[in-house]
Amino acid sequence: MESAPEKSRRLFFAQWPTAAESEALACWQAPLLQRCGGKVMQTDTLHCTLAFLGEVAEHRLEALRLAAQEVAFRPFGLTWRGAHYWGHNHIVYAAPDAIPPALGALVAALQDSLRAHRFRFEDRPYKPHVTLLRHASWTDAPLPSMPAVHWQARDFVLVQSLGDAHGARYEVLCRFGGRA
Ligand code: 2AM
Repeated sequence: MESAPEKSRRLFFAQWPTAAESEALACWQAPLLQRCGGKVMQTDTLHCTLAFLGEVAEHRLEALRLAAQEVAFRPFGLTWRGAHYWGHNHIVYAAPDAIPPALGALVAALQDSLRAHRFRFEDRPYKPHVTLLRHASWTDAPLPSMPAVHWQARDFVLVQSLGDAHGARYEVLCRFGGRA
Protein backbone atom coordinates (compact mmCIF):
# COMPACT_ATOMS: atom_id res chain seq x y z
CA MET A 1 0.00 0.00 0.00
CA GLU A 2 1.31 3.47 -0.85
CA SER A 3 1.81 5.85 2.07
CA ALA A 4 0.21 9.30 1.92
CA PRO A 5 2.58 12.06 0.71
CA GLU A 6 4.07 14.02 3.59
CA LYS A 7 2.54 17.41 4.26
CA SER A 8 4.71 20.47 3.90
CA ARG A 9 4.39 24.20 4.56
CA ARG A 10 5.73 27.19 2.66
CA LEU A 11 7.87 29.02 5.21
CA PHE A 12 10.15 32.01 5.64
CA PHE A 13 11.75 34.03 8.43
CA ALA A 14 10.97 37.72 8.58
CA GLN A 15 11.06 40.98 10.42
CA TRP A 16 7.43 41.69 11.21
CA PRO A 17 6.48 45.30 12.10
CA THR A 18 4.02 46.55 14.68
CA ALA A 19 0.69 47.87 13.38
CA ALA A 20 1.92 51.47 13.71
CA GLU A 21 5.15 50.67 11.85
CA SER A 22 3.33 48.98 8.95
CA GLU A 23 0.77 51.77 8.76
CA ALA A 24 3.58 54.31 8.45
CA LEU A 25 5.03 52.42 5.48
CA ALA A 26 1.58 51.83 3.96
CA CYS A 27 1.31 55.64 3.60
CA TRP A 28 3.80 55.33 0.74
CA GLN A 29 1.48 53.08 -1.26
CA ALA A 30 -1.11 55.56 -2.60
CA PRO A 31 1.37 57.93 -4.30
CA LEU A 32 3.33 54.97 -5.66
CA LEU A 33 0.18 53.26 -6.94
CA GLN A 34 -0.76 56.45 -8.77
CA ARG A 35 2.50 56.33 -10.72
CA CYS A 36 3.17 52.61 -11.07
CA GLY A 37 -0.25 50.94 -10.94
CA GLY A 38 -0.44 47.35 -9.78
CA LYS A 39 -1.84 45.79 -6.65
CA VAL A 40 -1.38 47.17 -3.14
CA MET A 41 -0.11 44.75 -0.48
CA GLN A 42 -2.46 44.77 2.49
CA THR A 43 -1.08 46.78 5.41
CA ASP A 44 -1.09 43.81 7.78
CA THR A 45 1.00 41.73 5.35
CA LEU A 46 3.94 44.17 5.09
CA HIS A 47 7.19 42.53 6.24
CA CYS A 48 10.87 42.17 5.49
CA THR A 49 12.01 38.62 4.65
CA LEU A 50 15.23 37.46 6.34
CA ALA A 51 15.48 33.96 4.85
CA PHE A 52 13.15 32.17 2.45
CA LEU A 53 12.89 28.39 2.85
CA GLY A 54 9.98 27.49 0.59
CA GLU A 55 8.33 24.11 1.21
CA VAL A 56 9.41 22.46 4.49
CA ALA A 57 8.17 19.01 5.53
CA GLU A 58 5.97 19.07 8.65
CA HIS A 59 8.27 16.67 10.49
CA ARG A 60 11.12 19.21 10.20
CA LEU A 61 9.20 22.03 11.91
CA GLU A 62 10.53 21.33 15.39
CA ALA A 63 14.12 21.23 14.10
CA LEU A 64 13.46 24.53 12.36
CA ARG A 65 12.31 26.11 15.62
CA LEU A 66 15.46 24.84 17.34
CA ALA A 67 17.65 26.25 14.56
CA ALA A 68 16.03 29.68 15.03
CA GLN A 69 16.32 29.52 18.83
CA GLU A 70 20.09 29.11 18.48
CA VAL A 71 20.41 32.44 16.69
CA ALA A 72 21.70 35.32 18.81
CA PHE A 73 19.43 38.33 18.46
CA ARG A 74 20.04 41.95 19.43
CA PRO A 75 17.31 44.57 18.91
CA PHE A 76 18.11 47.06 16.16
CA GLY A 77 16.55 49.90 14.20
CA LEU A 78 15.73 49.67 10.52
CA THR A 79 14.95 52.82 8.53
CA TRP A 80 13.14 52.59 5.18
CA ARG A 81 14.42 55.53 3.16
CA GLY A 82 13.22 55.10 -0.40
CA ALA A 83 10.91 53.37 -2.85
CA HIS A 84 12.35 51.41 -5.79
CA TYR A 85 11.17 49.19 -8.65
CA TRP A 86 12.34 45.76 -9.78
CA GLY A 87 11.47 45.19 -13.44
CA HIS A 88 12.16 41.43 -13.31
CA ASN A 89 9.26 40.77 -10.93
CA HIS A 90 7.25 44.02 -11.27
CA ILE A 91 7.53 44.88 -7.60
CA VAL A 92 7.67 48.31 -5.99
CA TYR A 93 9.42 48.05 -2.65
CA ALA A 94 10.83 50.03 0.25
CA ALA A 95 14.54 49.72 1.02
CA PRO A 96 17.05 51.15 3.48
CA ASP A 97 20.06 53.14 2.21
CA ALA A 98 22.36 50.39 3.48
CA ILE A 99 21.98 47.13 5.39
CA PRO A 100 22.21 47.93 9.13
CA PRO A 101 25.14 45.86 10.51
CA ALA A 102 22.88 44.19 13.10
CA LEU A 103 20.46 43.09 10.37
CA GLY A 104 23.34 41.72 8.27
CA ALA A 105 24.63 39.85 11.34
CA LEU A 106 21.17 38.42 12.07
CA VAL A 107 20.73 37.16 8.50
CA ALA A 108 24.24 35.62 8.50
CA ALA A 109 23.64 33.91 11.88
CA LEU A 110 20.27 32.60 10.72
CA GLN A 111 21.78 31.24 7.50
CA ASP A 112 24.60 29.55 9.48
CA SER A 113 22.12 27.90 11.82
CA LEU A 114 19.86 26.79 8.95
CA ARG A 115 22.87 25.24 7.18
CA ALA A 116 24.02 23.52 10.40
CA HIS A 117 20.56 21.99 10.72
CA ARG A 118 20.54 20.98 7.05
CA PHE A 119 17.79 23.29 5.88
CA ARG A 120 17.86 24.56 2.32
CA PHE A 121 17.03 28.18 1.69
CA GLU A 122 17.36 30.80 -1.00
CA ASP A 123 20.87 32.17 -0.51
CA ARG A 124 21.18 34.77 -3.23
CA PRO A 125 22.74 38.08 -2.04
CA TYR A 126 20.53 39.48 0.70
CA LYS A 127 18.59 42.63 -0.22
CA PRO A 128 16.35 43.84 2.60
CA HIS A 129 13.07 45.12 1.23
CA VAL A 130 9.37 45.42 1.93
CA THR A 131 7.14 44.73 -1.05
CA LEU A 132 4.55 47.51 -1.34
CA LEU A 133 3.00 46.92 -4.80
CA ARG A 134 2.89 43.83 -7.01
CA HIS A 135 2.18 43.72 -10.77
CA ALA A 136 3.44 47.30 -11.01
CA SER A 137 5.06 48.94 -13.99
CA TRP A 138 7.78 51.60 -13.97
CA THR A 139 10.93 52.67 -15.76
CA ASP A 140 14.53 53.14 -14.59
CA ALA A 141 13.63 56.65 -13.42
CA PRO A 142 13.82 57.27 -9.67
CA LEU A 143 10.55 57.09 -7.79
CA PRO A 144 9.50 60.17 -5.80
CA SER A 145 11.13 60.54 -2.41
CA MET A 146 9.19 59.31 0.59
CA PRO A 147 9.33 60.27 4.27
CA ALA A 148 11.69 57.92 6.12
CA VAL A 149 9.93 55.24 8.19
CA HIS A 150 11.62 53.71 11.20
CA TRP A 151 11.03 50.15 12.46
CA GLN A 152 12.39 48.82 15.71
CA ALA A 153 13.24 45.12 15.43
CA ARG A 154 12.49 43.52 18.78
CA ASP A 155 12.46 39.91 17.58
CA PHE A 156 12.12 37.93 14.36
CA VAL A 157 9.41 35.52 13.27
CA LEU A 158 8.77 32.28 11.40
CA VAL A 159 5.94 32.79 8.92
CA GLN A 160 3.78 30.46 6.88
CA SER A 161 2.70 31.69 3.47
CA LEU A 162 -0.92 30.74 2.73
CA GLY A 163 -1.38 32.70 -0.47
CA ASP A 164 -4.47 31.97 -2.51
CA ALA A 165 -6.22 33.43 -5.56
CA HIS A 166 -7.09 36.54 -3.52
CA GLY A 167 -3.46 37.33 -2.75
CA ALA A 168 -0.85 36.77 -0.06
CA ARG A 169 -1.96 35.59 3.35
CA TYR A 170 0.57 35.02 6.07
CA GLU A 171 0.46 33.45 9.49
CA VAL A 172 3.14 34.16 12.08
CA LEU A 173 3.91 30.76 13.64
CA CYS A 174 6.52 31.71 16.28
CA ARG A 175 8.68 34.55 17.52
CA PHE A 176 12.37 34.34 18.37
CA GLY A 177 14.93 36.45 20.15
CA GLY A 178 12.55 38.79 21.95
CA ARG A 179 12.41 39.09 25.69
CA ALA A 180 9.27 37.63 27.24
P1 2AM B 1 8.91 39.38 -2.34
O1 2AM B 1 7.93 40.18 -1.53
O2 2AM B 1 10.06 40.17 -2.86
O3 2AM B 1 8.23 38.55 -3.40
C1 2AM B 1 6.77 35.49 1.09
O4 2AM B 1 6.57 35.12 -0.22
C2 2AM B 1 8.02 36.30 1.24
O5 2AM B 1 9.15 35.57 0.80
C3 2AM B 1 8.03 37.61 0.46
O6 2AM B 1 8.71 38.58 1.24
C4 2AM B 1 8.81 37.26 -0.77
O7 2AM B 1 9.55 38.33 -1.31
C5 2AM B 1 9.78 36.26 -0.24
N1 2AM B 1 10.17 35.30 -1.27
C6 2AM B 1 9.36 34.59 -2.06
N2 2AM B 1 10.07 33.79 -2.87
C7 2AM B 1 11.36 34.02 -2.57
C8 2AM B 1 12.59 33.51 -3.05
N3 2AM B 1 12.64 32.57 -4.00
N4 2AM B 1 13.72 33.98 -2.49
C9 2AM B 1 13.70 34.92 -1.53
N5 2AM B 1 12.57 35.44 -1.03
C10 2AM B 1 11.43 34.99 -1.55
